[in-house]
Amino acid sequence: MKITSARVIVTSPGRNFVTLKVETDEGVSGIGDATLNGRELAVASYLTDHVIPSLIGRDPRMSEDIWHYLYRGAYWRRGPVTMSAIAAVDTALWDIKAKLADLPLYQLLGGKSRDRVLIYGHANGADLEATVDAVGKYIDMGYKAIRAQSGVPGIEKAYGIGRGDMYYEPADARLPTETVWDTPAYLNFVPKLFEKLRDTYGFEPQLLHDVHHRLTPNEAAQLGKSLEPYRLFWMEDCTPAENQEAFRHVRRHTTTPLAVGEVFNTIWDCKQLIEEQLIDYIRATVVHAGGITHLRRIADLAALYQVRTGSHGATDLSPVCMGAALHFDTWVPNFGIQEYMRHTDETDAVFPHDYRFEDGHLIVGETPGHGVTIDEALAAKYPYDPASLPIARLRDGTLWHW
Ligand code: CS2
Ligand code: MG
Repeated sequence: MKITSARVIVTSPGRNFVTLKVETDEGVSGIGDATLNGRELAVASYLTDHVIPSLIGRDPRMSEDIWHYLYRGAYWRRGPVTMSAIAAVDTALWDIKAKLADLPLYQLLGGKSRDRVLIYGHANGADLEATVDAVGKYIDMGYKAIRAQSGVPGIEKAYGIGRGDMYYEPADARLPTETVWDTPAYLNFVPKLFEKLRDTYGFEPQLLHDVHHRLTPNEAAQLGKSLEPYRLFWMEDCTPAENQEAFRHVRRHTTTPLAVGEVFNTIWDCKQLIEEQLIDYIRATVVHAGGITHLRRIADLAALYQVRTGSHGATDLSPVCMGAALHFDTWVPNFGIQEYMRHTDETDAVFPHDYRFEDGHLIVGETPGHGVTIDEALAAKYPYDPASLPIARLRDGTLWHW
């Protein structure tokens, strides 16, 4: 059996997505997500110019060997562009493999470890009251876990208050929008938000919060401590994680659970965080961390240290990634939670899929493969629409972490 062709499809049904389609001489094809928000064409070129030519003629069932061929064979290892490209190939090959076996993908990983996948959605509001209302709407929709982000008095464009109600869109302009960040204003405000949320809704809903890398380790430790009475499910990306040791300080000072990893590409980015038990949840996902083959390595390492998974699932990860992630989540023994930001109707129409929302959970489909396809004729109607993620500066102009 051989790969006969592969191509990259760039489409923008509401936002940009990059998809790899791999075809074989047996008529079975598979697709993988390769979307890297704000850097889409770099991955498209990496695939088209460097990866696809080396795939033609290979046996698509040899997904492990192909993974290592692309990872080691490039000589230049790791990085978001490389690893998103490898992920797309890997996801497409698992899709093909499962279709050949006539089984839903989770069966090839080891079968179901659970019937349904706990997800969390994003409740956002321009101010405290609006955020409390937004959380209430998610509770009414059946969500059991809700991430709360709010506008902060004194900060004009706080993180997490994007366009759209049920989906989230931070890439808002051709060149990065400049936002201003004010740590003291934020640290004063966030505990008040969670106090109000617990007063209003009690302790049954699981509440999450994303700091989006904005704090120093000591500020993160302070925030974690001040949020302890409100028992968060997690505090996410509390400080940048390039220096994994930074989390020792945070960990020593708070029992608020810590989640990290949406920008990680490989197991090396999280090795120390996991081995020193500095985090509770690892947020690496299929598309940015080398596909199912590599994410499985990360999850298995995490399992040794009772670290659970909590994969990134923002709107900028396509339904193809979400479909693959749900097969992974349905199998992975040390599952924690899955982020789920919905897609627009236009996106859903371009990527028909068989997973469904029910009672605050997602239920994986039973179609052979990962259960997501692409309507290429419809995709062609939505040309690429360049958009960048914002940047953040401190009040004095210092470039900060967005
Ligand atoms: C966020 C992301 O979902 C999250 O937790 O941190 O929405 C992130 O801002 C985007 O994926 C960036 O493209
Ligand atoms: Mg995040």
